[in-house]
Amino acid sequence: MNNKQSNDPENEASTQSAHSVTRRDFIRMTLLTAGAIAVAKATPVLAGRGTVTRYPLRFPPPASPYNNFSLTAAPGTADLGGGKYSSVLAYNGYFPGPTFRANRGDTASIQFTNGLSEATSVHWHGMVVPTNADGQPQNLVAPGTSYLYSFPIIQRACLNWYHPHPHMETGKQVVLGLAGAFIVNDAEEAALGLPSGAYEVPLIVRDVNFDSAGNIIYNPTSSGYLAKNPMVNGTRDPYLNVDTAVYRFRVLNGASARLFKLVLSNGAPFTLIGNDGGLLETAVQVSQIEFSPGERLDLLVDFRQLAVGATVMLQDLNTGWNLLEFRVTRQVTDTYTIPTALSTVTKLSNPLRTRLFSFDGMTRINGKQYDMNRIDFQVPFGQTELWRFTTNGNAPHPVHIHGASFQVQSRTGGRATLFPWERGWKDTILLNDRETVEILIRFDGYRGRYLIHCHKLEHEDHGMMSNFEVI
Ligand SMILES: [Cu+2]
Repeated sequence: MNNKQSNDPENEASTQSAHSVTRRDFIRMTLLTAGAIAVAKATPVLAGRGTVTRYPLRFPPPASPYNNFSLTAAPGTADLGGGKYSSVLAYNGYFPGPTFRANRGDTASIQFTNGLSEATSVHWHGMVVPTNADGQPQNLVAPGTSYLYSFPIIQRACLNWYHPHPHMETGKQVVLGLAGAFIVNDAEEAALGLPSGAYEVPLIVRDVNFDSAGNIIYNPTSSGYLAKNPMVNGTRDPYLNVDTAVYRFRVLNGASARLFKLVLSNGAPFTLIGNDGGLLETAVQVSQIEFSPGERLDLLVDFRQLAVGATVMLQDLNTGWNLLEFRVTRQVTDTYTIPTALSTVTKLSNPLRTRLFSFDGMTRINGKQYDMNRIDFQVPFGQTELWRFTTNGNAPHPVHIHGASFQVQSRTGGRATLFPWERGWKDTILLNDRETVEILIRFDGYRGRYLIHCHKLEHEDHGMMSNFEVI
């Protein structure tokens, strides 16, 4: 196995860091190199059912969402690894789009231009923003026009993401490439000194189908876009060179319909520190994690006990796919102590009313298909409510709510348990067949129109979506 690749920008970034720089210095240095797309120097390795040629994991460039940052959606071409090009839809030519990073308390201001031949919008999934910045199906940006998305960042540190939200077109636009990460930082998170710079790695995991020419195609079946190939950060069969250090992986399930059950091939646990809405109260070790489209995970992985030359595979137990190969290529001394206490999560309690949501078939909530001109219910601002989700089949339904994060209280039936990654604050929760899930939610960001919907994009596009108004 080839461990030293001097022309690999990832490795150059690591080499520059030496042993003496602090993690914070590391951030600045890697920002300089992270925008570069890794040059493929492929090495065949034995994995799974045969020899698979792997390519360096690509990283979208970092971006600051300030001062009318110019973001354009347009058709483009992306190298998915090793010179395998595909036509895509891209933000600023990147697939995935630029990784935004901003601080709590700042104001984001992004001038979006639609360079597509059809209407689109930008929804900031997980971010609490005013209705007019939420990218809802009523607020589309016509081809050839622009729209300024401006909103204060009022929430705690977490990994969010942005993608289109036009009714009946979301699945296609996201699958063809329109998605990117949006990381919020705050003082509480900074005080933990978590792995950063080259040691903080965003991973957008999804599946993908190709036509005979190798172009990404959107060809969903009645059960959704369940594609045949895995892809991470827009890279087919990726690898990542790692040091003998602790890494922080910011993981998004960016698939349209697929659940992933993550494990490490060497049996090592993940240290779970956060999810959709930011840090958990305490770190917890878990050996496998199943998550659904739209959900995020904040994971620490400790490579310190491994020898240079070792490899570990991030795998999906549901499909047997090898998602990403970690190649230990450099010995460093990392004395980082993984913190146990992480954050304070103020518990919601004493709901003033209960609402029921039945996710019916593949197209309806409480018997109704989405009508963008209909407001289905009103929710008082600042008041805690209990919302109960049930389904009569055709799950999984990853239930996503705009306008607020929530706290999951219980799951009965089906898997009949809450998992460690469902603690804290969430904005998307997996509802499987025969399950009832209860959450507590309180809208204390803004009044206005928001959405509850299934985040299986084919269910969403076919109408499993409902407007409500915070009053
Ligand atoms: Cu659904």
